[in-house]
Amino acid sequence: MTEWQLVKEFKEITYKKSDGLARIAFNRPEVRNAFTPLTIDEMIEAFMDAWYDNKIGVVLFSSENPSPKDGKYAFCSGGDQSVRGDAGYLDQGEKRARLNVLELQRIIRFMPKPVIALVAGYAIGGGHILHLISDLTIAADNAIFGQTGPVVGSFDAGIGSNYLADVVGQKKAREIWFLCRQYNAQEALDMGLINTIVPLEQLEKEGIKWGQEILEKSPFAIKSIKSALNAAIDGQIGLQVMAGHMTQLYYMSEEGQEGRNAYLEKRKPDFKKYPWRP
Ligand code: S0N
Repeated sequence: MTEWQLVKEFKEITYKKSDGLARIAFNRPEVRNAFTPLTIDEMIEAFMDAWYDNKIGVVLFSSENPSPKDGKYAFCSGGDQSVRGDAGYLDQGEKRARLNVLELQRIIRFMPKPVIALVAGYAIGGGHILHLISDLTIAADNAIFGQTGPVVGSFDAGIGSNYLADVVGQKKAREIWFLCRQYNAQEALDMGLINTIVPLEQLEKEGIKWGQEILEKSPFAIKSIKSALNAAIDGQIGLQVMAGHMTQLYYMSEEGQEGRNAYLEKRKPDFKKYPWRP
């Protein structure tokens, strides 16, 4: 049994932690968990907290369900079209037009901890892209996946198309975007879009199981592998993230610390004692 502890009360998401796992979930089930700029601001705050919490190793990216209106489920149906202005999604106060979901996409991609999307019901539009960019996806047997951009007058020409092609191949990515069809969980599994399917009532339990299995592994090995898999397709920024991990490891070594100590002690560093390993 996982005893989730509430981290903080939010308006449009929920955020809990337990034994090395963080659970961050959309909480607008009445609109299929469509997101507003506030939803995404809250998500960013929760993800950044999980990023910097040394006790957290894995994030379960989930959704509160079902809808109180009709009992249906959704992971997320993308940007809330009712707050979409003429140049982006309008926030509640100053009504600035924003597309802050792109910032959330980057956080999920670059954070040094695995993110597991738990998809119950619809993962559509920008919601589909958020499961796509997660490291792993566990789908409930009622999950439905798809893009709608060309129907509702939008598109994601970044991660939502290019990384999609990396995951499912160019032909399938073009089909998904050009036809805007919906795909069930089995079809998603067959095209390599998700990792596994479980009965709806076991979705969270399975996510916790996968998370706990990862938590038994070496944290540095896991974050190195995540950044290496990204670096192959993220160019110089991908290398920058991976290089940051190398620098951290070097800081932790006696050799790295000799440089800092010599500077603080106003002496010449003695690096001769360290081998030039092959
Ligand atoms: C999810 C769908 C297929 C579910 O259909 P179903 O079960 O028939 O339910 P509905 O009756 O349609 O919905 C129930 C209630 O929920 C509201 N609702 C659902 N989705 C949204 C939404 N996205 N925005 C606002 N409201 C929504 C319904 O209105 C209904 O409310 P009531 O009960 O009051 O009538 C179906 O709901 C559906 O197709 N939804 C819309 C999906 C969609 O088009 N999403 C937007 C896609 N675009 C983005 O997400 C843009 C953001 C983005 O990620 C992005 C990123 C980078 C660069 C560009 C973009 C970009 O695409 O712009």
